[in-house]
Amino acid sequence: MAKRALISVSDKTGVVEFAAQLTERGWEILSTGGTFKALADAGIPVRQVSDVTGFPEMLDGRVKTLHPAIHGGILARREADHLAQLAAQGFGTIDLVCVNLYPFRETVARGAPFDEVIENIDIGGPAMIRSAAKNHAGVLVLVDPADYAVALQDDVSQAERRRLAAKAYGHTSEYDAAIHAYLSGASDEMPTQLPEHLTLNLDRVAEVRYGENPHQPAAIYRWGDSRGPVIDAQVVAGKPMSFNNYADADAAWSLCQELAGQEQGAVCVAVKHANPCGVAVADDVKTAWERARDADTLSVFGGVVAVSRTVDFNAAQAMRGTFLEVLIAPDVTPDAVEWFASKKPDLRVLIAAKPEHLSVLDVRPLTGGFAVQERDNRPWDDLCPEVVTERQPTEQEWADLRFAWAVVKHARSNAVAICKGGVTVGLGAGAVSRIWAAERAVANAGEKAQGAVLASEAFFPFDDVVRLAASAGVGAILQPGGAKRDPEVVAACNELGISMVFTGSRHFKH
Ligand code: 93A
Repeated sequence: MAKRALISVSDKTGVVEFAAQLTERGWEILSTGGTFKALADAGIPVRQVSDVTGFPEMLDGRVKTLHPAIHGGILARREADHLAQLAAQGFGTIDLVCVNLYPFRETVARGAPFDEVIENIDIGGPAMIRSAAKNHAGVLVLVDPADYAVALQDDVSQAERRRLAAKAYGHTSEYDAAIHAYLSGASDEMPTQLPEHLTLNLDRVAEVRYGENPHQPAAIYRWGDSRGPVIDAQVVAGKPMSFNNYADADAAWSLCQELAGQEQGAVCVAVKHANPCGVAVADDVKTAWERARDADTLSVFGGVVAVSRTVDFNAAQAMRGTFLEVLIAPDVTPDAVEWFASKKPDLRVLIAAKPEHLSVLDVRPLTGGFAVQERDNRPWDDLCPEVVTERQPTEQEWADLRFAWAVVKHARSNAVAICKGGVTVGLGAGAVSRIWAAERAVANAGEKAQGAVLASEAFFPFDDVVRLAASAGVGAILQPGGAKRDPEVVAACNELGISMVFTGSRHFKH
């Protein structure tokens, strides 16, 4: 019997050519209303889905393919028992499902009214995609025109079928996440459209009640097709995300990922107002959280926390006594989600999206425009750190310098971090002079500066930071170098018996 393909697409790119090639290879094609018309108009032999189900499309197209003749044909295992059950009902198998969904995000992005957005929630499409992906051993599932060519091969391997299935579930989960974000943010008081002068030719992905302050209308956008770990995260518990939550979660996640890429253990980053306030690496998430929290118990209050590994029930419970705005993690176990939902119902719990390609753009607002640059993506491994003092850092100091470097790289300038044993013990960020950043860090660290290291995201214009650090007990300092007075700065280190490392790379973040 001829193989059967079900094609039902909103985005009709390449579909006529694809269907023509399937027909040439002997496939029978079933389609829904609009797709049927596009194919039939192009002279391709095609059958209406309604012809197979025996029911017309109904409820303005809300019910088209939701029928056992369709889902049975997709879901039947290609084994005697299931095939006999299909045959008994007069149903045939469906061996290829090519579906893309109602343009929900695009409808939201152009500021369509609520009822129109709701009508653009696709139900039948995701159901077919999920059915086909579940039964990928026997059914090819295509959600992207870029994969159409694969289906034209004579024999598609199981590995390839599985790749397509994984992609299909990624597609439906992103789709549901967008609906979730829209409905979570939508409320009657919220402006559904930004004022004309604020609209941008970007893809609007989430609604927020307001901007940094309640009198500022705002929304969340993405650049074209790019995906982001935070803007596309799954909110599994808690209140809707706010504008400031997005910004701080993004800052926390960025630093967390940088450290996860260079450290062995679990990383925890606590952020307040876009700056790290407690950062730690430890054997497990619970301990990393406790150390990051204890690094500055005052500032972490109302903070946003990112961790690099799955949050389990134990780790969740350790957050019991601290008021937090957002927690973002690569995963959260179901019992932890349940615990957060019942015990900390205001805490937004996010599972970060894992986009294959991160946007390389970084923008700063200017009145009347933006300053656009590439993100500061330089990793530690690209640096050539050079010891410029008589004293060499110890092995532990090297580890702490590398850790401290990532922290200052992700903090607002001027930034100084004092770290010991994989924990920030003192931080000074967003200061308008470097010595003030250092004074803040030293004051926070107190006794814990003894035997610690200090990193600065930009060079020292004078030797004052060195003298302050030495008096607090710091053993090693890392900074880019390149200042006019470098010789004086290095001489002060030698005089005071501390090590200094130049990275040659500056990390301003204004
Ligand atoms: O309204 S639905 O949720 N109900 C359905 O039964 C259904 N079946 C397919 N949407 C449904 N579809 C979607 O229709 C597909 O996901 C696709 O995006 C679209 C194609 O419609 P047409 O072929 O009429 O252009």
